[in-house]
Formats: sequence, C-alpha cells, structure tokens
Amino acid sequence: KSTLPVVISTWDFGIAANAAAWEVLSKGGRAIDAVEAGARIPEADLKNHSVGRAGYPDRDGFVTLDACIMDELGNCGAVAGMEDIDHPISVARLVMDKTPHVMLVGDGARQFAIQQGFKAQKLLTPESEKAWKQWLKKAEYKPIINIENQPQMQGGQYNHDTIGMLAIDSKGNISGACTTSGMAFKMHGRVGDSPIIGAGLYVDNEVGGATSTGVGEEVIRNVGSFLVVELMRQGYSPEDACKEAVNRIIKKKPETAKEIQVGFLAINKKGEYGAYAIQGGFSYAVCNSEKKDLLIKGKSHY
Ligand code: SD4
Repeated sequence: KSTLPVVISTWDFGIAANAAAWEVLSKGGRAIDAVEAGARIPEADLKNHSVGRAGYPDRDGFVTLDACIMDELGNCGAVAGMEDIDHPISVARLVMDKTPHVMLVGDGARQFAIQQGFKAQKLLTPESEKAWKQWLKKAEYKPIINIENQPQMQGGQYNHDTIGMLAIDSKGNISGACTTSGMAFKMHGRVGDSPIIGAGLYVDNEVGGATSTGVGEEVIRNVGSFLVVELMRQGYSPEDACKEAVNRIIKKKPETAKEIQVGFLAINKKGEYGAYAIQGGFSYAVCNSEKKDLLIKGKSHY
C-alpha cells in the first residue's frame, strides 16, 4: 500500500522516469501529465536501446516506435510503427487530445507529428546501427530474456526496455503510459503490445491500471493489461492479478513461455501495487512522498 500520489514504472530505468513524473504529481498535477513527462525520459536517453531515439531498429534497419497513453476518463491515444519522431508518447497524447481517433500508424502518425510541430530526425544512432549490423551476420530473431537489465554487447551500457508507467495523482485519478521501440530486429511493420490499449496498457479509474513488458505477441493474445485490471475488479490484489495473467500465457503456450519474458505491473485504486513475470529478473520502480527511488524485484514463475 502506498500514499498518494504515487507513480510506478517498469525496469530499473523507471527510477529516472518516475522522478520526472513526480515533479508533476508533487505539485498537485494530473496523473496524465505526470506519465507523459515520465515516459519522455527514457525516450530521450541515448543509452537506452529499446525506447525512443537510439532504439534498436527492425531487421531492415528502420527504427519504428510504438506508444500509447490513457487517462482517468478512458481517453486514449496511440501511435505505432512511427519513424523519425523522438517522443512517441507525446504524439500519442496529441492523438488523444486533438483527433477524433485513438491510433495513428506509420507514415500517418509521422505526418501528424510533423503537423503538430515535431521535427523529423534520424533516430538510428551509430551504436544501434552497429548492433544491427552485428545481428545481420546471423539474422536470427530470438528475443533475449531480460535484455533490459543486461549489460549489452557494446560499451557495457545497459539495454533497458519498454517503459510502462502508471500514476495516481492527489485527486485519486489514474493514468498510464507505455512507450517502446519494440522487439529489436523485428520484421518491418511489426507492432507489439505496447501501443495497443488493453494489451500493453489499460486504465480504469474505478479499479486501477496495468502495463506490460516483454514479448508483445503473447500479451496481445491474452489482452494482458485489460485482463489484469478486470481481475483486480474481481478482488485480486495487483500482484495476484499479474500472476494470473502470466499463468494464462504459460498455460496456453507452456513451451514458448519457457523461452520468453513477459512481465505485468499493476496498481489499484488504493495505491497498492504489484508485479509478476514469467522469468526472474524483472524489476520495477516506485516513487511516492515516502520513497523516491525504490526498486522492487518482481516475483516470477521461473
Ligand atoms: C514489444 N513489449 O514490442 C514490447 C517490447 C518489450 O521486452 O517490452 N520488450 O513487444
């Protein structure tokens, strides 16, 4: 249980993202503004190769970004497969605020962003290009479990992952954001769970919110984040709801599940939070008035 306001987010790098969200929350700001501000931090981090600029490209060398955002009123916005724009979460916010639609994809998302004042720029960094060229030698697509928290091949820097963030503001309103460059070296045009409302993120202001990280295909198949929120509605604690959603994935495809990571993170209306993952090594960050940079090891099936 946590005091309100509170913000939680996936992986170790959630600490820095939470700090930016906290700037908004601690001044009495809205949860939706907090999660947008928070998600922008890893998007701009050049050491982070799975969110925003410097994200690893797809197998054809294109960096394509996915993001979504959802507020306490059920408003939501998303972009998928968007190129050349460095803050997909803010474009998703504008889709929500300024269009009659929920999701824009590919070139349409890019054009909309440019109309809204974003600059088109190259998102592939020399480092990400080098990793891609290295990958091309074998060209084998196999997501690495917890690549997010492992020192990566070049430079010993950390390769963090999708950020999923959930916040409750001082009025008790819940919002969430999720942003990623998707699975490294995916097929061109592949969209994961992260920009899909109900899969990578879901918020219901009566109940709570949930977000996910890991192999998006399995999350989409199970409408993961919506499932977690619905389980909390039925009385499950955040951790138990995440655990049940993980169990569904394992039950449907036990052999696949052994080889992959999927983690869920959830918070309920009371500010209780919890997480569960298929594999060990999943972490999440919590920030409220008592703890600014708490890092919690999520429980896991294996
Ligand atoms: C996706 N869920 O595109 C995202 C990426 C991720 O660990 O979280 N990777 O499937």
